Amino acid sequence: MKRGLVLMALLSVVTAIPGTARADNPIVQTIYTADPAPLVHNGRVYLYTGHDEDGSTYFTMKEWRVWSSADLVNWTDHGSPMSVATFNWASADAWAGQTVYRNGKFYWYVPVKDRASGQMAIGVGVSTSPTGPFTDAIGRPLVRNGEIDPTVFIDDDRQAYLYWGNPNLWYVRLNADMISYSGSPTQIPLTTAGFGTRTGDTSRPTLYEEAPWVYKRNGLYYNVFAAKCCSEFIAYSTAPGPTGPWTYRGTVMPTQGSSFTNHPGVIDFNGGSYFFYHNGALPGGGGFTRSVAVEKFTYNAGGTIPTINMTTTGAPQVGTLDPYVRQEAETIAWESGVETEPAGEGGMNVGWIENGDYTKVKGVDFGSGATSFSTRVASATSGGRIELRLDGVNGTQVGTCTVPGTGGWQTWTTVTCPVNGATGTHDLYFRYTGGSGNLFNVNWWQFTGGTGGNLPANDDMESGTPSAKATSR
Ligand code: FUB
Repeated sequence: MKRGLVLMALLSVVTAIPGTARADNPIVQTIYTADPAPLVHNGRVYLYTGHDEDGSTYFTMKEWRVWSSADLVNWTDHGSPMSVATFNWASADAWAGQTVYRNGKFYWYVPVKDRASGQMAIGVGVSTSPTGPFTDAIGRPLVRNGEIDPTVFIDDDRQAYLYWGNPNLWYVRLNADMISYSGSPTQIPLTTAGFGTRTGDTSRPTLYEEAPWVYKRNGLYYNVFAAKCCSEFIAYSTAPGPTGPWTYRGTVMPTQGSSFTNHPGVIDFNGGSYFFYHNGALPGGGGFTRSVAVEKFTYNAGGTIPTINMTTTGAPQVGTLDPYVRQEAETIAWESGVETEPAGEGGMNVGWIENGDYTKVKGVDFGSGATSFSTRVASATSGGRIELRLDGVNGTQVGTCTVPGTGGWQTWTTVTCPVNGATGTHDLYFRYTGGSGNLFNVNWWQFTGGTGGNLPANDDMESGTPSAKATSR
C-alpha cells in the first residue's frame, strides 16, 4: 500500500514552507508499528516493535522489527530479524516484547501463540547483535500460562526478573543465563493500593490491564503499564523493591490517539528521559494499525512521572547528523511514498520510489559547505533524479543527481553529482523525480567537501537480513 502518498497530500502544505515546524511523530511511516521497546546500547537507541499488517482488523502480527537512532529523530530501519517462524513451536501473534542486553548477547522476550496448546506463551530470541538475526534461544516456551507482554529488568545485584501478564501480573526470577528461571512464577497481588481503582467496569480488580514496563531509577522501582480498557491509558506504580509492594502513582499518558491500546517503553538517554508509546496517528491508522511515537519528559522532584501528552512533533533532536560519513538511505526522519526492503548488498534499502516521493533527514550539519554528493542506487527501469533540497520538499535545491537504469533493482552503482550552497545545519530532503512507476532504489549516501555533524553514523548498518525479496518486485 502506498500509504506515503496519502501522507504526502496531507503534509505537502506544511512541508512546502521552509522553516515551518513539522510533524516527525510517529517515528516510522513506512509501515504500521506497535508495542515499542527501546534499549540504549553503545550510544544508540535500539527500538524493538511489532508490525501491524496493512488493513488489519485484529492484532494480526507476524514479525517484529528493529529500528535505531543516535538522535531520536533520524531512525534507521533494520528490517525484521525475528518473526513467528523463528519459534518453530509457535503458530501466530508476534505481540509485545522487550530486548535486554547481558554478557555480550541480546535477549528478546516475546509473547507468541504456542501451537500445541493454543495458549499464549513467552519465547526468547537471542543474538550477538542488537539488530539480529535472532534465533530461538531454547527451542520451546520459557513460560506458558496463556498470558502476554513480557518485560525484563536486571537489578544492580545482577538478579534478572521477568514480569508479564494480562489479565494477571506475574514475575519470576531469571537465572544468569537469561533463558531459565528459579522458583515458580509468582502472581503480584493486584490490589487497588498497588494498581489503582477501576471505575465503571468491574471486569478486573484494578486498573492494571497489560503491557508492564519495569525499571529502576535512583533506587525506586517503576512499573509503567497499560491501564483500563478500552480505550487504555498509561499509568504507573512504584515500589521499594523489584517484587513490591507496589503503590499506585497515577496517570503517565491519558487516553489519546485513536488506538484503543497503548503500550509504554521508558529510557534515559544522553541526559534526557524518553517515553515511547503507540497510537493510530498515521493515515489508515487505528486500533489494529498502530504507530510508535516518542516524547521527551522530565521526572518531577522525588521521581514522580509527569503527565505526558501525545504530540506530532515528538522528541527534539540530540546533536546533528554528519553528512560526511556514509549514511543509510533507510535512516529517515520522515518520508512520503517510499517503502524499505532488505538490500542484496546487506542491510536495507529504500525502494518503491515514485515521482514526487521524498525522504527527509533532520538536522544535517554541512559545516562550511559540501561540494559533492555520492549515492548508491539501482534501477530495473530507466532511473530518475534525486533532488537535494534544504528545509522543505520544495526548499532550496543544492544539487541534483541523475540515476541511470542499472539493469536490476539490486544491481547497484554509485553516482556522484556537484553540490552548491549546502552550508550550516538544515533538514535535508531527497526529492525523487522521474517518469511513471517505480524509478530506482537507494542504499546509502554521503557528501564530501566539508566537516560537520556530531553524531556517530550507525556502525551496525549492514547486519540486516537480506532475503529473496531483495531481488524481486
Ligand atoms: O500488539 C498486540 C497486543 O496489543 C500487545 O501484546 C498488547 O500490549 C497490546 O498493545
